[in-house]
Amino acid sequence: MRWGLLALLVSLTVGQAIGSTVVNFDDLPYGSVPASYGGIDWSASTWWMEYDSPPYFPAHSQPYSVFSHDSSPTWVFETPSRFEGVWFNGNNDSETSDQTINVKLFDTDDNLVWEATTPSLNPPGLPVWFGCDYTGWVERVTLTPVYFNRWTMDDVTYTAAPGLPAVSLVVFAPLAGAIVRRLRKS
Ligand SMILES: [Ca+2]
Repeated sequence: MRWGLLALLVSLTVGQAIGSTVVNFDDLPYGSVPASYGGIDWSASTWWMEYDSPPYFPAHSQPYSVFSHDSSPTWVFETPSRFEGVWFNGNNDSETSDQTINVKLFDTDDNLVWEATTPSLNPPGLPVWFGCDYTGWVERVTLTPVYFNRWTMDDVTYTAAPGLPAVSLVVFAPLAGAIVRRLRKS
């Protein structure tokens, strides 16, 4: 029973570090994306938020998606992560009807480990899920659209490498240690 309590504490502590994170941008004030947001370092490129304004660039989660003016914008996970995917959208401009986006993943040593290109994002100008089947840990993601600045993305989804959050160590580690000492004495 007592070991069961300890196991529960450990599972609670570790469990906080497991699970997907979805970065939706919807809780931000309108403007540029902060350098650090959603566990991701966005500072290497210009990232701007976009209002949902159908039929152009509808977001997957309301009200905001983001885009970049850069030709190959990039972001860096603050913790090595498994990149699961992201929602992309083009626009309904006939000049960019063949818009696609090339996605490259780089590991913690900045080696290219995975690359794929989306299908055409137009028409119909609706959000398209781009899933990633690479299961290794990555840090940097670089996007290269055919037409820069004519696309948006939303709901960046990833799983951070397991680790014990600082709050868990502060709160649970002393408690777990005390329980272990009591078990040893009994
Ligand atoms: Ca959103």
